[in-house]
Amino acid sequence: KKKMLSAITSSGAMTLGNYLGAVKRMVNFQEQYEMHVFIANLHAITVPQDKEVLRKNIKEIAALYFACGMDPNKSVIFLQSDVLEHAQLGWILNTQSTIGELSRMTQYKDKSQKAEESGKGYIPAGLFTYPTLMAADILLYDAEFVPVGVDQKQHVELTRDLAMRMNNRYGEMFVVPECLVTENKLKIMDLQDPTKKMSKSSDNPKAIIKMLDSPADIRSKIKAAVTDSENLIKHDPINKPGVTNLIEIYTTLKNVSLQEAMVRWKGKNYKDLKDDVIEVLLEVIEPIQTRYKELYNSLEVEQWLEQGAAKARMIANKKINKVQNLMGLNYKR
Ligand code: AQP
Repeated sequence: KKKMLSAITSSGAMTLGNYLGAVKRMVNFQEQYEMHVFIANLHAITVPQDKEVLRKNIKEIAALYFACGMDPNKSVIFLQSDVLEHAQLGWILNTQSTIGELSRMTQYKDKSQKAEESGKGYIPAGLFTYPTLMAADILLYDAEFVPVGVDQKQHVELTRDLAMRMNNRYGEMFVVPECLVTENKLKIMDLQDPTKKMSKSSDNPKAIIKMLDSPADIRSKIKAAVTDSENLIKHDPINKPGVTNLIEIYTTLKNVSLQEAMVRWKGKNYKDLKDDVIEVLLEVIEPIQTRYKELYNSLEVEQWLEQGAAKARMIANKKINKVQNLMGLNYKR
């Protein structure tokens, strides 16, 4: 089986965007690939976090992974900071990358600008070195594929550059990963401003559907979702981003083609579209929430994460030893 790596950052509660863009795909990939999946808590602290909120987000994402169908016996599922090698290799890769290449990362440019504008007046250095930690995440596990959104493509390209650089400089140590981005064009948009993506760190709660939202909240958020005044159901991302977003949420959740959905909506209006979206959202989310409630405070989740971390450590430890040997960081023969 080919190896694949994926993660969710614990910088907020899991959104419908994270579910449809990442978790649902991970669950399907489990059959076909050897999956390594983690909760990126070390990435989360590249922006300021309240410790209780961070703890809660980690616990929620963990239980949600399993509630959504991730199987601890099929995949290696763990918490990033439980495997010390991530930080260790991240440091090593910091010394092998340049200020120039890290400065070109658009996520850094966006997030550092946001940090400055927020008036807090400082930019954590971790925002700048985020891509080298992400490269470490990927390279530790010999991941051949990394399914990411378009926004993360540049980071995977940097990872490829770093892997090739290290292999040339010190000898073969890393598998050069491929970005599975073409397959993942799906981008769930913000319900209030459908020109930007739905993000868990959004400051407008009405703009995002959280996987743990109550049915009443889901109904009211979809009802209040921005559309346009045409009242014509049509897939047109440029001119009708709000309506297109609702259409995509429906077709992806329902696993139907756009054509099938459009036949259903012939002669229908936005209220019908929104009712359909609400219905399918509840159909999908309610069973996940039921399972989540059973799992949230159970010992199982902790055990599964420990089991995952133990497996991950074995793989990561072998890799870091190889890297350190090839770089001359060890004195032992
Ligand atoms: N709106 C989205 N549509 C489709 N896919 C999405 N992903 C995130 N938002 C959408 C995918 O979810 C995975 C995990 O992402 P992440 O948590 O590591 O970071 P992110 O992409 O920065 O997610 P958020 O929700 O936007 O978090 P914040 O607000 O903290 O920046 C990735 O595969 C991503 O593509």
